[in-house]
Amino acid sequence: MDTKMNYNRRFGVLKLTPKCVNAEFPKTFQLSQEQLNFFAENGYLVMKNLIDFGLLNNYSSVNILNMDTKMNYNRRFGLLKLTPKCVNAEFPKTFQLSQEQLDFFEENGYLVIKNLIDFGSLNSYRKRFSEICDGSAPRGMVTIVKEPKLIKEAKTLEDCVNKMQDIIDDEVFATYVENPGLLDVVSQLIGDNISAVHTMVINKPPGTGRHPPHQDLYYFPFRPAEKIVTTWTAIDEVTIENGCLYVLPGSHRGDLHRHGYPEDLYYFPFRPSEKIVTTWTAIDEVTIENGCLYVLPGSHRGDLHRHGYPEKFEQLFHGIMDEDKVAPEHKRVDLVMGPGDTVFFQSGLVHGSRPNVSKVYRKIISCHYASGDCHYIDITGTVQQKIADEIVAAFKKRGVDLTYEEMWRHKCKQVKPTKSNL
Ligand SMILES: O=C(O)CCC(=O)C(=O)O
Repeated sequence: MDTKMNYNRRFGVLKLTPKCVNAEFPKTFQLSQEQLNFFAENGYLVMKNLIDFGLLNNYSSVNILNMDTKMNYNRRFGLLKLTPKCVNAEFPKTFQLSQEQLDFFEENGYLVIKNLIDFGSLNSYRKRFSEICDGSAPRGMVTIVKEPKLIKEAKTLEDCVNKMQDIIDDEVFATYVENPGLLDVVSQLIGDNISAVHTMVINKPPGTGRHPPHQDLYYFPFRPAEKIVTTWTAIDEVTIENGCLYVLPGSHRGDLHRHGYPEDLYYFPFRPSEKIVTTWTAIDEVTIENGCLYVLPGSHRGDLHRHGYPEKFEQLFHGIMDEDKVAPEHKRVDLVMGPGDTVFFQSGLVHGSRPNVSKVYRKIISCHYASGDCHYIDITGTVQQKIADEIVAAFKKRGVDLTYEEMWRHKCKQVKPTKSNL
């Protein structure tokens, strides 16, 4: 309770409760001098019951109940609903892609294959993740990445571990990287000479934010792009609510875009600021639990502050800077997937993932594969230099002094080798 009261005091929580009767709603509201003074002093003012219930209900029915709107939404965003089989099927070791699937991959930059990984394996990955978290299995060389904003409230480590990476030497997780069916598909996309260049299990606990749109190629100092492919397999059911992946079909054929920490702020390019005001009306009951607004009274009199990603020093992942132009919402295709379903995508494809607003974990396992025919490139002065510098500096802070290329050479492991330049 103490924490709650401090929270309320610190952020000046606004509790807005709608009246449950239809009142008379006048068309003018004369503000008192006291209200005007309060607004000038604190920068905000709450008016109770300003908008009538009839209007609020209209807004609700447009957004929630109108089936047509919902169907248009599905059509617009091209939702892919993939339902897992609830039986243990036979899992063959080879998957011959049809010409149609190969063409789809070339055209769109991604391809989903249902039920590629068996339930026994998925359970072993889920169990291994939990055991490493609770200390009953050795961590070995696995790197654990926590979600900073979940650490304080987490009841167990699993509630705040977002990711385990460098899993290639773990005896359980490595079975994914070397799964014959998976490698058979990869070899049809990039050829037979295959190296695993980066591996991870992503847990995405409830409360984890979005992964901004990005291109995996941005991280890789080798080419050609079409010889690098990512596999991303659902361990749990993956839904829009728990943070599914989305892709921008065809974007792998575009440029490698400028990335950075996205500035989720909408500056107005006009002034004076005291002549710009926002209105924000509760349609539903607004509570602390469902995400009420908070304000810092008086902060409107301070400077316009620098904005960015609060977790920037922990995350080491960037998003595309020109997000609205490069990855507009209407072009994003959500990949709703069942356990074992696997998406393969080309390294230049723009993709990201939704925030997890559900109450369940969203575990997936993923590997980036590159053909051993790839070659290293010099990224000095290119859009890639920013992340390379940041990662090299982060390693140096932990006592590991390597160039970006050396770092990648350490990570790469041949899994279907004849020879590899990586
Ligand atoms: O699984 C996710 O949430 C997104 C992962 C991703 O896009 C990545 O690591 O490149």
